[in-house]
Amino acid sequence: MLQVEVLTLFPGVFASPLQESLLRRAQEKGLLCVRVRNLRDWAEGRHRIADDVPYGGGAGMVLKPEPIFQALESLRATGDPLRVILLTPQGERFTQETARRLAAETRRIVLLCGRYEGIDERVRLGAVDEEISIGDYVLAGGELAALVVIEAMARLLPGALGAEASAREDSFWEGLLDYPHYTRPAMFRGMEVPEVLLSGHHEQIRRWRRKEALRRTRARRPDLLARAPLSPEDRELLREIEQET
Ligand code: 9D3
Repeated sequence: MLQVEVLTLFPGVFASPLQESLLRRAQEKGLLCVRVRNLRDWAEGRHRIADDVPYGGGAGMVLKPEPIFQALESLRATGDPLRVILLTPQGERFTQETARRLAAETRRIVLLCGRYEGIDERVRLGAVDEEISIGDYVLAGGELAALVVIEAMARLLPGALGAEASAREDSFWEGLLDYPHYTRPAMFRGMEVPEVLLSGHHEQIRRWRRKEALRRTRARRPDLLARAPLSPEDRELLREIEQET
């Protein structure tokens, strides 16, 4: 069972994403356990303030260290060891490889969500094991990034996907973009479904799908194609594609 502890000032953000679809089923099946905790619960004083103005001045607020250290201490008091991960634009880029590594963790994964201008540096220095960014764009905080990380891990847990979906995840398709998909009707607004898909010739269908996956990857993500493990058949299909263009 993968255990995730989320620390955030906005726990409400997590409510519906965790209660729908794959994340709901993974939790119902006992593959995943996500607990979302409000950092304010560990903040001192009548107003339970978890942020403060930055030393040295400037705009915005900074998350105080005490509530975060308190929260981590109380988590450490019970249960499995922790792997503390800070979601931050300065983190290492999150990839499918990161997702695989974290989905295999035996420690509880703590996802610490920053907001505002950031987090007191002493949290990074004294309490954080790893820092993750989900990409080069500016979010308002770490909450949506934490959900991205949780979903990417959850679908990798054995039994989280149906048999058909996991077959599509087969290493055969690793590193390639998807082929085009069609469902009924066979003709829609003048656009036909490719003949081969209606033919029932499984071998031809497999070859067509492979070729279209290669065509798309070549056109849209040549960086992926360069790193994909290609079979002799793949190289033949790519030669066909090059001749067509
Ligand atoms: C306007 C403030 N920025 C000055 C350089 C820094 C900044 C601080 C905090 C920018 C964004 C945020 C909030 N974002 C996250 O906490 C975050 C994030 C992101 O913005 N992009 C990609 N991944 C992540 S993970 C956490």
